[in-house]
Amino acid sequence: MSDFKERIAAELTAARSRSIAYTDAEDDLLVRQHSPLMSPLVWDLAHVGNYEELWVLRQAGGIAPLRPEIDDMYDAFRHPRADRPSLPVLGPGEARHYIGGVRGRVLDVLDEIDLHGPDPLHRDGFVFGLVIQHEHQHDETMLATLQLSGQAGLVRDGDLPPAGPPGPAEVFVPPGSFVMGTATRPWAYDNERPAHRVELPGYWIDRLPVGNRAYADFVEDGGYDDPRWWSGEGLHWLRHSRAFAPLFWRRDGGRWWRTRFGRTEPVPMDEPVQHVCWYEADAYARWAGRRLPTEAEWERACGWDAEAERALLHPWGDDAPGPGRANLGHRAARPAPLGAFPAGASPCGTEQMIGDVWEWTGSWFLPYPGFRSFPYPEYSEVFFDSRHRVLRGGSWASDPAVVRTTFRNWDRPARRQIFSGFRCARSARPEEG
Ligand code: AVJ
Ligand code: FE
Repeated sequence: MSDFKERIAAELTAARSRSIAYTDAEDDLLVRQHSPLMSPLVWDLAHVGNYEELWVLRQAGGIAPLRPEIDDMYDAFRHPRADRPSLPVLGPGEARHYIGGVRGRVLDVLDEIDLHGPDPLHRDGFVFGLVIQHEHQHDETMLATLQLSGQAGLVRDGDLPPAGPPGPAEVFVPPGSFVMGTATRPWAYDNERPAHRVELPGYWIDRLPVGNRAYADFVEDGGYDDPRWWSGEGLHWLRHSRAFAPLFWRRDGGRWWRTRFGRTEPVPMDEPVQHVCWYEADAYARWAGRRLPTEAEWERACGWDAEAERALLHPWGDDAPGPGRANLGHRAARPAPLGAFPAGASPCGTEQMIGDVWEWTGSWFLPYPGFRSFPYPEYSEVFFDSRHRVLRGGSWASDPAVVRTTFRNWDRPARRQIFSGFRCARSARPEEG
């Protein structure tokens, strides 16, 4: 096999090891639904294999269906998450057997396929990038499910660097244009294309994500009881959810505690806040006299090298993320302390844009000008409905394969079981908001 094919095979194996590790549990944990927001873990597991069968074996490889009768059950669009427990899905043992069988054939297809051929699914290994990124995204979803379940054993003793020295609270980004999205990254999704110029007025953006200390100040200042800070929809959410702090926080004995994978610990005040929904991020920003950055402001600050007039793959350049630059890949099952990665700074001086927590932006998930759905409209296009907000940057649970300056994630504004935080921004000319 060529070096490139070897690399693809290694990435496939890495994603699969994660899925296997997260489902290495008693059957009961795997088949139960821990929250109506999430699928049973055993559904995610077989869905990942079914997706791989559909795209690599059938579409790219021209191989006849292995188990056509199960396709319907694993079609995310036919069955919303809340209904998945009632499906006669494959049991844990059957699911492992099925995905293993698919994977064996996938490696055969990889061996035979011409990665330089004219088929856009084959070219540059796109279809393999598609299933590798898909599996890692489901692995992150499975971690969110495991956190909701209270399952222990997922906290890792990975080393994270300590909090960084004090620095400026915000950085100034001068007015100008930059190139948003990508034309050339072969494994980028359709929603990251095409590359296009965007003109931005000057703005200030936080150097770091909002931390637990600052967020606790908002809570203790009565932020959740003061309608001034909340949007109309945000107030509606607040009354319905009866939220009083980030998800998994609890007040006891005059201090804040959080529960993380079954372990209760004092909230570490020097970490980025996580498990907040868009409404909470938006309310905090208003309380702080700021706003959320737009998606374009976020990407400009993260990845634009103004001097070189060039978009970078990562804030620090095009090198892969190393342990000194970002907290990715489930190193320790938590965000790293604020300022832990000065070597991961972007050209304009923002830090921790990649990894730690997904960052809510003020933007709806919408197509870029000239968008073309590829390879199927249900990946991105059906979510361009002005009901999903964009998140950027990846979290501690994201794999480097799904993290780049142009990568777009999205979710409903009420969701907070995901590893979500935010940073704030403000316009240089206050009349612009
Ligand atoms: C991009 C994370 C919102 O999980 O719904 C998984 C990724 N798409 N299977 C999701 C995805 C199809 C998607 N997000
Ligand atoms: Fe999926």
